Amino acid sequence: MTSHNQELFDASQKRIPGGVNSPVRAFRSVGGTPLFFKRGQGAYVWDADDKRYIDYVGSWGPMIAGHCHPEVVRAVQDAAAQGLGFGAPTASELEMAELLCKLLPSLEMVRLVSSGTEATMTAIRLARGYTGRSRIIKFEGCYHGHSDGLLVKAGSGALTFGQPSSSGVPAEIAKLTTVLDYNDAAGLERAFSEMGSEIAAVIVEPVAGNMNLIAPKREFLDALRNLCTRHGAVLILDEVMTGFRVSLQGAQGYYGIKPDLVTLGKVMGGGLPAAAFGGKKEIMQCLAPLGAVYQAGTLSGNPVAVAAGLATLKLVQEPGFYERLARLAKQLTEGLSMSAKKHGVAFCAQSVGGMFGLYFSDALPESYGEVMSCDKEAFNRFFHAMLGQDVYLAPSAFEAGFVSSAHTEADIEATIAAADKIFSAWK
Ligand code: KE4
Repeated sequence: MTSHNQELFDASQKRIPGGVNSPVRAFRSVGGTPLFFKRGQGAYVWDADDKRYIDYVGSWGPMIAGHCHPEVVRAVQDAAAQGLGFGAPTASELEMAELLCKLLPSLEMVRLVSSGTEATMTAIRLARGYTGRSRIIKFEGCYHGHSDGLLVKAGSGALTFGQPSSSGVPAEIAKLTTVLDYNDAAGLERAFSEMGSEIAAVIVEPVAGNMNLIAPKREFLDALRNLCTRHGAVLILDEVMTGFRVSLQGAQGYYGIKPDLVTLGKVMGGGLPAAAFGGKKEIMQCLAPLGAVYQAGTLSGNPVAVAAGLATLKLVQEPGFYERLARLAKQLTEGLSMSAKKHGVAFCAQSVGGMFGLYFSDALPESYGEVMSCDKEAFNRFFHAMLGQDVYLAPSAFEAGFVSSAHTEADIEATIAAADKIFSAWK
């Protein structure tokens, strides 16, 4: 009998490019037919065939409190009953702005937008307007959304397709983007010594989560901060994924690095389209209508999306939230690693806060090159075998995974048991 997923996918491909509204969902990297989800509850999702999975994608990070948390759903219902949008300021946007500035010490001012792409695109424009410079630095394998200048050797879906640079990006724009190696402090030092006075901004994922998970080296973080300060470049921490994911103060609090601008998304929208960028007042005041750097958005600060975000950010502030989240992620990565070791499978894993990386390799990768040398085919086999055991991992070897506060120790143990069954028969 044909799966409903297959029927939906066949029909979707007639009307939607690749049958999906975002490339990484297409399973092109892992092969097979993408799952069409119809329902989520807590740590679980159900596909079109009513099959239940333990979910380790969580909408790519936002569902940190689990799917359909009653307090989030109620907040959305209550906000929607008052109005779906006004295109005018609302008190809830002020509440969100004040909360973000309270939780993240680097935030003196903030603007809400509707996606991480908007946040990073605008942060770059703002840095260029503030410094009067044009060049930006990013790192190979890092993904900051799909604005032209950032789709150069990008990660996530772009990396999945082996086309790290997108077509359609004019060479004139791409040439303003210098791409360096993540965790390479010496390379960053050389770039600044050669062109420090031209650099408007350095944008970086403080924990790389779009080329699988790569943890930052201390000397890399220190070089980022010190060199940007010394040369007058704006340090942009792209915390769309790590914000409220690795700690309540994001990666900036977890590692103690203070950015000039930070971009946020995912968790702060609780699953709905809310994102933000913010930082130093003197930079943010360059933004229209105060300053000459233009940015706008019909749905920016949408009250229903903000309600979902506020309810989610209320939940993550509960005492012990991040300690338990990190414990679950660590229980998962350690359990999987022990099982693989027992069965002689070349596999390792690591977690940072509530996000994790799985690698078919003997050693934890510390760079883009080392990630690319992991066994992608082995990951793809593992992905499908785990799907057969009712566990939904990210459908790409180049993505991080996520746990939620709705996952239980029993869910983690069941996931480890599923992997153990697979590893015991691993060829
Ligand atoms: P969005 O425009 O997709 O909301 O955010 C872009 C973005 C910016 N910065 C970072 C660090 C991000 O991880 C992202 C988006 N992440 C991917 C998953 N790795 C979104 C999933 C997708 O593209 O479908």
